[in-house]
Formats: sequence, C-alpha cells, structure tokens
Amino acid sequence: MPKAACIALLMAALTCAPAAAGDEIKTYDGVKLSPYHRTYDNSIRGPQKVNPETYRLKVDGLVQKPLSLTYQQVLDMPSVKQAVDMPCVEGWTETLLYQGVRLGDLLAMAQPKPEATWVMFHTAEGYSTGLPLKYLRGDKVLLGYKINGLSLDATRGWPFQLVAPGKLGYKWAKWVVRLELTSEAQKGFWEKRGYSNEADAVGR
Ligand SMILES: Nc1nc2c(c(=O)[nH]1)N[C@H]1C(S)=C(S)[C@@H](COP(=O)(O)O)O[C@H]1N2
Ligand SMILES: [Mo]
Repeated sequence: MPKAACIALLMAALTCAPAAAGDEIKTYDGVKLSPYHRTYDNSIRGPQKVNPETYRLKVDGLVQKPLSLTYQQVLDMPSVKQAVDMPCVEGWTETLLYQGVRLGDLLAMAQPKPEATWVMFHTAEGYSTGLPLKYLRGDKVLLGYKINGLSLDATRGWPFQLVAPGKLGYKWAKWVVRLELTSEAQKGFWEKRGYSNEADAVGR
C-alpha cells in the first residue's frame, strides 16, 4: 500500500476510535441527561458478559407463540426514543435517553394466553423481577438497547434493559434473557427480600 494511503488509514483509525464516546447525546428536548459512563455499580454480581453469538431473547410460559429472537431480530423491530427517570431505592435518580422496542409489540408477537397476567424477567446472572402484563402493555414501557445514543455495554446491561417508567430501579432488569408469562404475580430477587412488588416510584 502507498505510504500516503497508509497514513490516511492510520489517521482515520485514530480519529474514529475515540469518536464513539463523543457521540453521546447530552440533552434531549431540553432535558439534561445523566452520563452513560459511571464508576459505581450496584448490581448483585457486577457487569455481565453475554455472548452475542449464542444470545437469544426467549418469550415463553403462557403464550400461544413462544419466541426465540436474536439481538438483531429485536433491533429490526420498530423502535422509540424517550428521556426517562430511573429512581433507585438507594436515593439516586438518573435521567437517561433510552431507545428500544415497545414491550407491548414483543408481547403481541408472542400472543399471551387469556390467563396470563404477569411477566417475569430473567437475566444472565440469575437476577429476576416481574411486573403485571397490563402495565407492560403501556406505551412507555420499552426493552431498551441504547442509552444516550450509545448501545448498552456489559455495565449497562447488554443486550437489553427493561425501561419501566414510574417504577423503582430494581424493576429495570438488565442483561435480560427471558420473559416468562405466568397467571399469578411472582417475587423477584429484591421482592423476596422484602421490597414492594409494585415498586411505584411515587414522589421520586
Ligand atoms: N440483572 C440485573 N438487573 C438489575 C439489577 C441487578 O442486580 N441485576 N439491579 C437493579 C437495580 S437495584 C437498579 S437501581 C438498576 C440500576 O440500573 P442502571 O445500571 O441502569 O443504573 O438495575 C436493576 N436491574
Ligand atoms: Mo436499585
């Protein structure tokens, strides 16, 4: 390769690599967003590495059409963006711009059976949490895959985090691998340890 082309390629590589961090969206509709990158982590076993080659999002339990979708199949669905507050019981709140698919669209594909009333979210490290099917069919509930314009990474929950507006942070399952529809409410990891199964973020 001619030396000039080589230098041009090298320059492109050097200017491209750090650009990713610079692409982060900082404000949206006049709302100042919290930063994507943080130093702390409060998840039960720390960041999880999910294998993109073998990953499948399963939707099963009380459904007519069980689903097993690749990451790309979910990304190919219509998506929405919204700035939303995520309040943790520890006392902090983050405001982030999420992009994802409406959970209602995924559920509609799986065709819940009439007796289904609840969805459990199972995750890569064994954490779980659940919410009523009725709530999850709401417009504002997403399976998020981007925050502030950047794809989720191992710290943020790749491939997917549940975006549950109005609910406390422990309902916002990260590293989601499976949605299980059931006929009754179930308790997840924190709910079994005494936290409310409604987790309404009233006044937060
Ligand atoms: N898989 C998994 N998801 C999880 C948790 C966890 O420990 N494991 N912690 C929850 C809690 S308590 C909070 S406050 C949020 C934090 O999400 P964030 O990393 O987007 O701030 O993730 C929730 N989702
Ligand atoms: Mo939390």
